[in-house]
Amino acid sequence: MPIRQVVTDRVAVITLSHPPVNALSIDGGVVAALGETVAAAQADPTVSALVIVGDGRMFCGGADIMDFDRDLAALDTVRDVLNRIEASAKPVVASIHGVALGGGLELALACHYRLAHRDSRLGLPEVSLGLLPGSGGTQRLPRLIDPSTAIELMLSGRRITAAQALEVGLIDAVTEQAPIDAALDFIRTHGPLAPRPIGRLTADGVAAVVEEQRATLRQGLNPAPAHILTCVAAAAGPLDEGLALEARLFAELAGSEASRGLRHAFLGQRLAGRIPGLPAATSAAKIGAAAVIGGGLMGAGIALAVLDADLPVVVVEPNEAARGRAGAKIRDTLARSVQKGRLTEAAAEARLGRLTLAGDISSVADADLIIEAVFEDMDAKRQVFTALDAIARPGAILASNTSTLDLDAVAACTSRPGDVVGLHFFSPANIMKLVEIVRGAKTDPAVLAAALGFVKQIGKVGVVASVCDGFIGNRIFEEYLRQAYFLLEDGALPRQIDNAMEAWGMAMGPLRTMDMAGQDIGWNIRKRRAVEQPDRPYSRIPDLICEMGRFGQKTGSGYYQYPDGRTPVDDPVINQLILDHSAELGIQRRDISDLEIVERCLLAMINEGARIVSEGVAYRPSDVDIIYLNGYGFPAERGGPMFQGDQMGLQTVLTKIRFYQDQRHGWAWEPAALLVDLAESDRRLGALNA
Ligand code: 3H9
Repeated sequence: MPIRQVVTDRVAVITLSHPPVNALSIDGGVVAALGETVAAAQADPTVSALVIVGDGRMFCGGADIMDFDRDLAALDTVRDVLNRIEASAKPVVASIHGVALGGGLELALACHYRLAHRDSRLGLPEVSLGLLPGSGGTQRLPRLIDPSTAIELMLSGRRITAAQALEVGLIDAVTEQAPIDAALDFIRTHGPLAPRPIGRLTADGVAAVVEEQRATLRQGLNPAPAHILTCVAAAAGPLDEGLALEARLFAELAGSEASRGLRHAFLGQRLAGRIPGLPAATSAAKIGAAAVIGGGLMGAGIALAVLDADLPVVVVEPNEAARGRAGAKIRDTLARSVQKGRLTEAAAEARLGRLTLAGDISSVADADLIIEAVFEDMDAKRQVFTALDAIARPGAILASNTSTLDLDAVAACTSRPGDVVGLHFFSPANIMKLVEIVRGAKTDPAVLAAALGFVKQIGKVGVVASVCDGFIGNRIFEEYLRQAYFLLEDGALPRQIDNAMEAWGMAMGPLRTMDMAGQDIGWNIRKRRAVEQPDRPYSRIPDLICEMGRFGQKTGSGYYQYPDGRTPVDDPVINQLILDHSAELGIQRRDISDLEIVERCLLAMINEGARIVSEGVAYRPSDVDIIYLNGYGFPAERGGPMFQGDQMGLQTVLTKIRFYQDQRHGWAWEPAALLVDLAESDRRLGALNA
């Protein structure tokens, strides 16, 4: 039963019991059962008060996200139940532990009294799903607490502690007891309680605050913030009118591309941790101590990420000067966090106390996990892994941060290939959320599970890939870049391509990205590809720019000039080089629309992503999306390339790919067999996620 009820001392204790997060599920029968149980308690003459608590780890994680893909009108039942609770003639107390989020907090707001355990967190995170609090939150919260605080909580979606909730007047008391005991105690000491519906309050002064906030709202892909403000403004009027507006705008948002993309991202991120046949990450051995081999930018970044999770780390760097630089980088980064108020001085000190800088690889002998982050060269990697094989304790996980090399060949130089796994961090590793977890042919399932657990432990998003050149992310990025380069030949200039992709939502256009990352990296890869794949040539434009010694920001120029080291300024020299190159190829340059730029870049990503899924390099299409959302600046509101494929419709995708295939470089547009198969059978990539 998703709802349980026990009557104790004339108090009906109603428990939400719907693992894992007690979501107010319609399909799961939670909402109907809650409504019936509340109605029965209200009618029961032996009951004088009601208490609502959650079972297990939390009070309630909100409405069930799955319900938003179904009949939205059914969500009215959640609203009806909450209204019924608020209208109860008997007092209703919510006793929160764990979290009360979204609809969970709205349930508590419909109750007359709210208690929260001191370790609990409360929030209205709907905005991060492209939604607004749709079961009374936009109406009750600004009536209960200072409207500007209410707006800030809804626009940021952030979670606050019980103490903060008490301070702003959101709850009546912070408790230390178990939820039921806390509620019964509260009723005993404060009773008899009178019903105290928030809906009867007026929300004074909201109009001015809303206008002030609206003026500061930034235009973005997510329409939810503006709709939240519209609803809050309505809180100045009658409750029923505000609730009706809220329900209408909630439905509008739930059907928007942005919300569907953000919900896909939320669910996809959780799905990424599920690998068939693997023990749950939670049952995997926790990492107690880690080590990093290599004190370059990547090594120092990984060490910082480990320290940020309050784990000890040894950084091994044989070169004394480089070791000094790694230490300085770590200290400086922590000091900057202190300056910005993100970290206390004591916490920074504690982290530094957990850092050991060493010159000799033997210092990693006790580590549970050793991450190699040396130069991207097979011989260098082999040397490290041969040494680790002799030194690491039995059962230690040996990880490589390689982004391109064959992990199986690395593993083969140890006597324990089952313990070898790839952990491909993205730079800067202490900031970027994504880690591609590379499963070698011989990686032990328990080792893979432990790697997934470790990535979660350090607060990052892990996605499993199998061994191939470029894994998931960079393989797709190559096809994206290939189109960007051909677009330059066809008629576009760098600024137009970057602006078009940024206006569409990418954090940074492809050419600016290459200028930032360092063009020499791509140049090396292209040289290798010229030998390996002579039938798949790139445009020569990036090579010509590299031949001029222009590697991007680090050399002060690339596709653009960087007079201040960061801001791209158009360079007539490069624009002319591009025009000359087109002429040399005999290409009649034409006006390229922004739509064509976005379409070609995106279609190239979708096509390669589909290939990666069908080869089993990614377990499911949503894994590709999670990589793009967390590591490549793809806008979360657009859900990722695979999600975009479904949005466009795979038949349309295929038609467009074939259209471009008939133009130039047909070989680059060979449609992935999976796309053809799905399009022809009228199926979606999303169907493969389950
Ligand atoms: C809302 O409430 C709208 C209302 O205003 C209007 C209604 C009319 N629904 O994160 P975890 C699943 S919008 C369905 O790994 P944790 C999740 O997919 C909602 N499922 O655990 C995962 O499934 P699986 C507003 C949900 O302990 C499992 O639970 N609420 C929901 O690290 C465990 O999740 C939010 O935005 C849900 N609402 O964190 C809160 N939530 O095991 C979203 C979770 O199959 N949720 N699942 O992979 C969270 O922030 C975290 O999940 C939470 C637990 C903090 C609750």
